[in-house]
Amino acid sequence: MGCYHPDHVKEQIRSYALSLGFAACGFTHAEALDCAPVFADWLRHGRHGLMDYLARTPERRTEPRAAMPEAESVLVLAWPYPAPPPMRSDWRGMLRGRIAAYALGNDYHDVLGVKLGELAASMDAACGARTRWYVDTGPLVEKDLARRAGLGWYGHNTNVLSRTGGSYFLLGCILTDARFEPDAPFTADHCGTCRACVPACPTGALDEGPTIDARKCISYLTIEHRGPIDEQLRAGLGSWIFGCDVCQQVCPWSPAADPGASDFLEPYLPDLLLIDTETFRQRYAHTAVARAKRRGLARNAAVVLGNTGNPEAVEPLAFALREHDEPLVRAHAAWSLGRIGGDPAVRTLEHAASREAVPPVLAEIAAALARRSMG
Ligand code: B12
Ligand code: SF4
Ligand code: SF4
Repeated sequence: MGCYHPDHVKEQIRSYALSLGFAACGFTHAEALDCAPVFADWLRHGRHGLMDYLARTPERRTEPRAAMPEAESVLVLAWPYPAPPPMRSDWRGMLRGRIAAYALGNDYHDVLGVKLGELAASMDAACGARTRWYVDTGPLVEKDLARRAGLGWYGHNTNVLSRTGGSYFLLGCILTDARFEPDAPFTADHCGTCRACVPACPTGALDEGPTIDARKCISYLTIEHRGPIDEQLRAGLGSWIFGCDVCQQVCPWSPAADPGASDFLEPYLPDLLLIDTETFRQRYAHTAVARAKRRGLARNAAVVLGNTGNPEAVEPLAFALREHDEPLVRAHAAWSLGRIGGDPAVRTLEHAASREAVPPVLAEIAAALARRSMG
């Protein structure tokens, strides 16, 4: 084991990282993370839902050297993004949905990837460091690495927070065979007695742990989950069609939001419900939204149109129930028509019941009609 690189090399790397646009750059050693039992417990309770990749090799998630056996240090980088504007109060009337703030602009995996690559190259030039970098895609539990590298604390919204940026930053990691003196881990808990995010979560995904049940999290439901959304959770989506920022928006550490409205963050829902493959590709291929895929985004738009309760949503939903090529979208359109109710919605459901052939869609139509007759 060699000795540490001199501090000035470390500080030179850190200041280059800041000049690239990172909000913070912390250094930690490459020993195993000690959160393996918490992670195992989380998986044992099934809180990862259908994100099987998390359960596949859990031991690799807490062991940096499983990814790079010669690793001596890990750099953890925070990439800031602007706080989102508050949701427009008339989203129901305007049939607008909401996209999480981190998805604005080019896909952060690409943006951060370029920046991490530049930083890694500079480390090679500065001290011959060999490196391997990750954004999300890597197997490591990045939040615990971030805390250990001194970037912030693990908040009750289960994100890492800093006193300057709240949790509006993304994380990337560089593993390296170069040895740097580790920064002091972040030990303070600046949540203090605050628990604002826990009751604010619209679907009750957070608990005092602090821990999250991903199966209930809107971010999971709208992005990662591919099948039908649990009926009990659909109303909780509110206006969210991709991700969710609520537990960050209520956080007192979050910086002031940019008040300007954004068409990207608040798209017109009928457009998304009926978006075709080519338009989806043109609009979202280079953004994080692509992960939801066209069918997922259309499913989410269907649910949120139902949540508007706006009779103007009946026409696009009726069209989707008749014509959409994805049964998943037709099924959610049926639910939403039942939620909005009224004669035109009920007539549409009755008509669809006589011509729909796919059993899960028929079941949604029947359930929607049954709810109307009960209520
Ligand atoms: C799976 C995943 C999700 C899941 C689960 C969320 C979660 N909280 O874990 C879902 C799909 C729900 C999700 C949602 C979001 N995600 Co996400 N997600 C991930 C991913 C890929 C893995 C996280 C993981 O392993 N979770 C499993 C749980 C058990 O781990 P954990 O919460 O990290 O807890 C570990 C440690 O922190 C520690 N620990 C646990 N409890 C405690 C308590 C204390 C006191 C301490 C000290 C430590 C500790 O041990 C745990 C087990 O190892 C990471 C990227 C990565 N590779 O790490 C991004 C990541 C966590 N997500 C991120 C983001 C931005 C989001 C969203 C904000 C996106 C959005 N706007 O919709 C939401 C936020 C939802 C929320 N409240 O957490 C960022 C978070 C950045 C930050 N500042 O913290 C990450 C790091 C991606 C990135 N590269 O930037 N995500
Ligand atoms: S992202 Fe939304 S749904 Fe998920 S925990 Fe936070 S507030 Fe709850
Ligand atoms: S809202 Fe309060 S409890 Fe939740 S993360 Fe922010 S400071 Fe912590």
